[in-house]
Amino acid sequence: MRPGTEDVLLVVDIQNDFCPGGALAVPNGDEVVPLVNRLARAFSHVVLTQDWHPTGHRSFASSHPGAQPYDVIELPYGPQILWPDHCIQGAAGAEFRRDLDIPHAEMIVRKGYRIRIDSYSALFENDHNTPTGLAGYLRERGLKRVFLTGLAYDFCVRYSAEDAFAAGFEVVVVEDACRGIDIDGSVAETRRLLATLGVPSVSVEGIEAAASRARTA
Ligand code: VGL
Ligand code: ZN
Repeated sequence: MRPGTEDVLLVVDIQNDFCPGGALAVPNGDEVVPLVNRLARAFSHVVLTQDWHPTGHRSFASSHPGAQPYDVIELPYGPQILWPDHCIQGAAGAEFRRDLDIPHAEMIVRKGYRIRIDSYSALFENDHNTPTGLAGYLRERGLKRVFLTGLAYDFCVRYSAEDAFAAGFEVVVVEDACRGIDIDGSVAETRRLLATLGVPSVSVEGIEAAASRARTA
């Protein structure tokens, strides 16, 4: 599983609002930061994603009178979990964690910026039809295998993994550098689903070991 020139690390949503103290804190989300920093050093190609919502976004409970965070409503594209307001464009909560240290990241994909559509996946928005442009970018650059990590395992990492797989990329999830929100068993469901697709789960240490074996070989 040694990262090579056709591999890319996709670092998902390591933003203040998904870490403890943030508006949509993923339990222990901050723990992944040092792991992801280490992991990124094994990759020559790194892409970051950034959840990036306008105020009044339809995925916010506050946009639906009477609704509470974590209620599920029907939107034109299907069921949508309603979230606390988070990752508002330009606000401190939307910034990458200050301790995220990946200066060689080549691209930042912003997602969720259309007011009527949420976007968990880094490739397609939640209508499963509106592309973010990432698949085209990866293809144009000859990047064929996508390693995924970050927040949240059971939402943005999961849907990005599924869409990358469906788009014909090889997909690997670096699971120990992910943390989940875990709504109604969504972490276990994600693990099952990725196993069904045959998406391998690897560790940061496993990748570092493979990279260092390759250097000394
Ligand atoms: C995410 C819920 C809402 C995520 C983003 O990054 O997993 N989850 N927006
Ligand atoms: Zn969001």
